[in-house]
Amino acid sequence: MKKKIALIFGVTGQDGAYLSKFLLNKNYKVYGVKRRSSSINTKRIDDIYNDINSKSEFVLFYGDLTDSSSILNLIKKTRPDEIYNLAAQSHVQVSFEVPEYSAEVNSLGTLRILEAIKNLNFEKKIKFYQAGTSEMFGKTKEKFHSEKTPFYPASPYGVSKCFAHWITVNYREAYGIFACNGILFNHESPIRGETFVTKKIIQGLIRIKKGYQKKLFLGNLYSKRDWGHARDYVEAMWKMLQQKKPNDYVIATGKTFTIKEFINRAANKIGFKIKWIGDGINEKAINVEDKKVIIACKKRYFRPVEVDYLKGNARKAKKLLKWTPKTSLNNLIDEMIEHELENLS
Ligand code: NAP
Ligand code: G4F
Repeated sequence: MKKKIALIFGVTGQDGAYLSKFLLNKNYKVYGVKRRSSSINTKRIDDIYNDINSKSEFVLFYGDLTDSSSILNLIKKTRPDEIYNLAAQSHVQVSFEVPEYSAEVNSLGTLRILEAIKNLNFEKKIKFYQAGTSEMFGKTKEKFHSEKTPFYPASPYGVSKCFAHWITVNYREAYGIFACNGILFNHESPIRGETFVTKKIIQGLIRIKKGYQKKLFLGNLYSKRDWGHARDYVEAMWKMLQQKKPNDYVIATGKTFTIKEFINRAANKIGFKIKWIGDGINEKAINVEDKKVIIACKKRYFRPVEVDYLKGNARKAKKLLKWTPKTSLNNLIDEMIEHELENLS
């Protein structure tokens, strides 16, 4: 049987790395698109990129979502069965600082891929996955977000992803492209970017424990997030493209925790006994053992508008995709701690 071919935009990111490995295990030929950078950006995929056995099945090309010609040429050259658009300026806080660039990549980048599929007459050949986000729900009043919950984005990132969502729906309806939106809630892993809160907390606490760092500075401790494991979530992306009909799906665990609850669990596992004192920007965590402040808040980590609460209802994915999350928050934290300790040693 002919091998399936996948083309992944955003292959060097957290999800790109997990998805590449998942698809190689499913016997796909995987082409990945990486952007030019002045320092090496392939560390998450070096194990498969350098692996002599899988080398011919995993090939990287240069490209950029801001560059239509590279997108069109790569799709023409690789003739994929499936395209996964995971590329994005994916940091919510940073999107307030670079709003135009975030829209350029996240919104117009998605449109560029869809236009390339259409202009190459690949509407019936290529299945397309768009990496949507729970940030699109933003400040909505509903407390259990499903595919039917209205979007109310609260950052340039969230707004840019709403454009990408609707243009994907539009190209599906207008041109019959098999295009799916995954509306994924936060998903983390040992290879999560270092400026996202879970990784920052675990890395910071371990460095403090080992004496490499004195304090960890954070922002809002009271927003709630529905955290899953990236490994489980990339399987859902693939499942969406294996269905008879294209559709949009919420992918989530259905459980939500504050940042503070995440810190308490992680600190406990790392061997800290902490005590919280103060309020608002002055709230701090003290290491009970030596009475030193190890966590404090800093204004710069608070956002101009916050998404206070996210909790996803993945009932549709469970029913149609037969997908359920496999990793609990405790297991996710354990895995992240273990990886961090290995890295440090
Ligand atoms: P990530 O680690 O930040 O990876 C983003 C990827 O996009 C990286 O490979 C990055 O390249 C690439 N990229 C950025 N700008 C680009 C451009 N102009 N052209 C081409 N590639 C570009 O994000 P992630 O956590 O894996 O998330 C994957 C996707 O899912 C993103 O679209 C994100 O917005 C979305 N999402 C993530 C979550 C989550 O909780 N992780 C939840 C919902 C949706 P470099 O490596 O060179 O930076
Ligand atoms: O880890 P975060 O930066 O993730 P956020 O903003 O929820 O976005 C992530 O998940 C989205 C899915 O909902 C993705 F679409 C997006 O690409 C990204 O992967 O922040 C989580 C929460 C926020 O409420 C933030 O205000 O943690 C709070 N927080 C508190 N202190 C902090 C910090 N976040 C960061 N990054 N750094 C802090 O020091």
